[in-house]
Parts: sequence; structure tokens; C-alpha cells
Amino acid sequence: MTDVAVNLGGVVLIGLIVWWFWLAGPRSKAVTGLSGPVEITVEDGVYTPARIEVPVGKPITLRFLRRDASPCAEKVIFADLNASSDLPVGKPQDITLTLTKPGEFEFTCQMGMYRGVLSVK
Ligand SMILES: [Cu+2]
Repeated sequence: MTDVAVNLGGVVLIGLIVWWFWLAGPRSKAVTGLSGPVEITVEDGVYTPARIEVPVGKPITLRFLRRDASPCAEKVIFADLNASSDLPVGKPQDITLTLTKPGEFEFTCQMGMYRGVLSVK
């Protein structure tokens, strides 16, 4: 009886792992640009969320919350958009952008270790 329970637990766990890594998809976030700022945390080498869907032609505000005190995270650069901003530690920093054409636009720290994408449609 105990063995069956252990095996069942294993199957459930494997199912969860499969779902998490292969089926749940990228942790992206759809944004309309009208419902307030999109909060992006800057911590442990990743932007969260790292992929943000935004509409063409509408101003959107990204609110960066930097929790990583290392100099690596001190700037965010939108190379394709000629935009950048300093990110103070522990203080929200808003950046408002209007994307005028569809495509994928990367944003990174100055060394390219932190990486995120604006997917414009
Ligand atoms: Cu960096």
C-alpha cells in the first residue's frame, strides 16, 4: 500500500515537472498599455517577466524594480530604441515607451547579462 502511494507521488511529481518546463510556455505577460505600468523585477540575473507583449502605437510604461545591488544591474538599455535608464536600487523607475513598429526589441543591462524582450504586435 505504501509502495503504491510512493509510486503515485512520483508520477504526479514527474507530471508537474513536465508541465512546468515544457507545457506551461514562456512566462510572458500581455500588456494593453492602458492598464497601468508593467512591473519588472531586476534580481538574480533575470528580468521578471523577461518577455512582455505590447501593442503597436500605444504608450506603455515599464516600472523597473531593481533588487540587485550589483553594478551589473544599474542600467537598462533598449539598444534598438535608443533608450536607456539608470535603475536605482530599491526604488521603482518608470520608463515610458511608444513602439511604432511590430517586432522583437531586446532590453539588457550594459553587459548583456540581464536580458528581456518586448514583443510588439
Ligand atoms: Cu550586467
